[in-house]
Amino acid sequence: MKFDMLTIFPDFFRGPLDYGIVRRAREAGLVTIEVHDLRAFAHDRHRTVDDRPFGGGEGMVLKPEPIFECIETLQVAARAERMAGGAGQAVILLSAQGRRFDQELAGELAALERVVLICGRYEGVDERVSEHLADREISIGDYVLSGGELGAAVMADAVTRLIPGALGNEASARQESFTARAEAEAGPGPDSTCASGGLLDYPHYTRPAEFRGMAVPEVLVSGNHDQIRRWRRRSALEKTLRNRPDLLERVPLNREDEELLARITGKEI
Ligand code: 9D3
Repeated sequence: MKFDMLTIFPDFFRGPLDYGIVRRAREAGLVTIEVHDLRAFAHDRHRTVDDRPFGGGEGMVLKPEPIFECIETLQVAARAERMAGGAGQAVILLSAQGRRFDQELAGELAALERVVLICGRYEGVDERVSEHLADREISIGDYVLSGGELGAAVMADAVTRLIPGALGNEASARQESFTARAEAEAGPGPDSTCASGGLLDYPHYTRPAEFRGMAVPEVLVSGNHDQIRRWRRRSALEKTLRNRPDLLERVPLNREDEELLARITGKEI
């Protein structure tokens, strides 16, 4: 997989993609990340990449020319070919107005050969980039950032993890067993954010068994693996109900889950 990042802050990407799984994937040659400075594609003495908005209003807008010219040097397939899916490439504009990034889209992008990420800045990007150059416009969540660079780093991280071979043996084995189980329960389809079939992950503990008076749940040190499995499922259900009740509407629950949830919420079933 090759990522191309288009940005007015190329130094931003020194750091966030140099650690852990992404670093190893880069070192193994599974992933290459090339950062392109949009200012190198501005032709005036001041290397201007922004301008005032037509129609008036606050702030500045990223000009289209440097972005179009930069993309033209990358030799990506034509937009129509990319959007038809034949090229194995995507050109994506990161903006607050985009469709929300999620694990399903990460999976789609992980199957491509090349992903170009255009990082917006200022008050916005000239709309012709979204309409005529990029295939899609993506946001990473419902909060205001100062630009697209953090979003591009987030996307590159999430996508890289899904490239075959990027996770170590242990982690990939875990992922496989999750995928198999999730598909057995829910049918093939979008992956979820977590390791327990669409629920939030269960709580984890390690040594010491007691730390400053805080004990690890007894069941986890009992060695009773059926009880441990049930405790983890119940804890995942509790945590999901508390922190992400929206997820419960999309998760296939078995009878044991329904009973556990009924007990947690104090309802009869
Ligand atoms: C007056 C409205 N503006 C907010 C002060 C709109 C606005 C312009 C530019 C909001 C954000 C930005 C810069 N953000 C991004 O480029 C961005 C982003 C985001 O803000 N949230 C989530 N994902 C992304 S991806 C790129």
